[in-house]
Amino acid sequence: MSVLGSQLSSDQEVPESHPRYKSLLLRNRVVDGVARGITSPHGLIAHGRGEAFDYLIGEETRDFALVAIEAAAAHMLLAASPVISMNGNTTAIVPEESVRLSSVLGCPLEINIFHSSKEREKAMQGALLGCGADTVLMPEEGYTLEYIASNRRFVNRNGIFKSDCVFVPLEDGDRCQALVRMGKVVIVVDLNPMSRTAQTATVTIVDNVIRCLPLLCDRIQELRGRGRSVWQRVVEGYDNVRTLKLAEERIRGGAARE
Ligand code: PTJ
Repeated sequence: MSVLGSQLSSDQEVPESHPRYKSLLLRNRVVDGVARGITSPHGLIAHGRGEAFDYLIGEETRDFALVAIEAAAAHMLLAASPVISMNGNTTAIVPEESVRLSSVLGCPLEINIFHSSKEREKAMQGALLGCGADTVLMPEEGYTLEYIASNRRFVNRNGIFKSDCVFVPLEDGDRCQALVRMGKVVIVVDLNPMSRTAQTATVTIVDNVIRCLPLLCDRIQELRGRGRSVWQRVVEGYDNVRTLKLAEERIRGGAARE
């Protein structure tokens, strides 16, 4: 087992003593995802952008992310039909963690990709089922989101289409805007607090998906027993503008001050 769960053959090339060991193993996940037909080649570029922001954040889950994780957990517990939206990057990087989140919440995973490919959707579904997922919903031609023209508009009638709360680990901003305009609660994970996705979401967790998902599952389990009035209070007390401001401050100068 590697620090990221199951071991890839390419992981053996990376000495544990390497100062960027974890980061290099994470890269291997994305590269392996492309080789297995799960991740789009564009996902490599998106991952590199994420790495750069993570470097500036200090590659740690910061307080502003912990506060957002708590708000995300409360929203998901309050939701009538939450759903987890999966793209090619998250299916390669955090398949087990996403399956755990879906089982903790008792909600489906749904495949929703930007770069259209039926083969890739099937490969992603197979990978998630192989990690123990119960339900992996697929996009349906007859069910589309308003306010969006890309392939992401196709959704599943029992998932994103009817959902009141969509969890969206990293993606481009168009669909996030569309989902919010349709009145849904949108929770995103994005290492770039200045992206359209980050700026539009109801709750933005500025953290790496690899660190954030286990923390989110734990927080949901801790909050579950505390009841709706506590979840409601957490949601009402949360300020996403402040989260984004703190994250941006950290990126622009925090690292230099330490
Ligand atoms: O599988 P598909 O076809 O749906 O395509 C997925 C990608 C990611 C290629 C597509 O959604 C895309 O192009 O996304 P963007 O516009 O590059 O946005 C990705 C965002 O995720 C950027 O703001 C990155 O900083 C951020 N990001 C990248 N890796 C991580 C991340 N955020 C959190 N954790 C990461 N590991």
